[in-house]
Amino acid sequence: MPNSKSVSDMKQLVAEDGFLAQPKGFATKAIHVGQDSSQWKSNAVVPPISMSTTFKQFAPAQHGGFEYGRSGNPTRNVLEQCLAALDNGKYGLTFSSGLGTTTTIITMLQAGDHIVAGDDLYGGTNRLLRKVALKMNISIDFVDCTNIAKVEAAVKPNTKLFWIETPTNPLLKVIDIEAVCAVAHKFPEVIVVVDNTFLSSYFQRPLNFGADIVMYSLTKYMNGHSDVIMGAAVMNDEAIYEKLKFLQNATGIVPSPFDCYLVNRSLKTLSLRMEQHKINSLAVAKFLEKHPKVERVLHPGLPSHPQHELAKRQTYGHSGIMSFYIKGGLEQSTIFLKSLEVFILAESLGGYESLAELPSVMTHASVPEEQRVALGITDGLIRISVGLEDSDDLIEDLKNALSNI
Ligand code: P1T
Repeated sequence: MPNSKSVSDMKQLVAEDGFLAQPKGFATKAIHVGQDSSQWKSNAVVPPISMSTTFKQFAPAQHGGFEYGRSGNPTRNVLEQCLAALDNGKYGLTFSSGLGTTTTIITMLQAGDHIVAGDDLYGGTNRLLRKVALKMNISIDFVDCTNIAKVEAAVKPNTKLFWIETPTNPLLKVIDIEAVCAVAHKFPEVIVVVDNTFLSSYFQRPLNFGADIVMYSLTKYMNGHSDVIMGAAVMNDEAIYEKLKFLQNATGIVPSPFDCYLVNRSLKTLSLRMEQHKINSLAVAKFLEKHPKVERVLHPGLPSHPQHELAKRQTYGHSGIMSFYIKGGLEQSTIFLKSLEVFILAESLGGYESLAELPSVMTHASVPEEQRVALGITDGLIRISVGLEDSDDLIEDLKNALSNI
């Protein structure tokens, strides 16, 4: 069994395409870590779904590791161990959604604290920070984290948390995790959270670059089948783990054992799915980049991406998520999106099926208009999640829809 903190992972060799070379052992960890059949009386090879909400005690307050389903569950435990290993982390915790994870992490802070957050974040994260955290008297500065000087300038004496996504949603900006952590860790109390939803642990391992917490909407690539809403946090630091483990139970933002079973099952094919997402999305991105009705394609795997070199230094490749500007506005975007037949017009990403959406009125409608305009989330910006269908069919679908504009 490969060690969860394998030395080869740290060496960071370069692959033929210029991205980091995937170290050996990822697929083996995804299939075996936490899954040992001897933990079950039946020796079940596939971890059973343990639905019981409560567990028999030998004597008052004496139990065999599980007491009440909110504070711990055997199926959840299996998944949390596997998730930790995939990120080279010591500890994994799961929550009832990605935003539930974010909420729990934010409740580590206190009134009067300050967060430095990326300026381009999932709309729901932006809304949670502006409308919920702010009400708890936690202040936030949204910063373009591609500019490290701006990140440093945003730090205040009461800053406690850096919150970044990389690549960002929906503009696919790539943030230098190591550089952001170097700024944050000049201040001993500041912790860095990296939302790794867009790449999954297969393509990016932020703990290797100094992040304190890796956060996921497992709803996306990690589950990959668009049938579970769940989130996770992975970390190495015991004190952070203890705080979050306490909050997981105290806030009660926990996933169901059935959903834990599904995500654990999905991790078994994560490496295969991600490799195919990478191939399909690059084929689609190259097609779009040459299309006369497309203004610009945002895909970190393309040499035209402003942080392409950084993406190569920091990741093992890019997934199926990308955005592009079509020539035109709301009318043209609407015609295009309604014309698609293989891509489904829907929010979310990371599933086996291809999805397309218009962030300005869908996933990012809750971001204040002036922030959207300043960032470039216009009505001509389309976001697509390239799935696992045959790439020729996807390209044909995009070609047909673009011809209708
Ligand atoms: O939906 P939920 O599991 O709560 O995850 C929230 C979330 C967190 N972080 C990122 C980067 C995300 O993309 C999301 C959810 N995003 C979508 C639903 C979307 O279509 O972008």
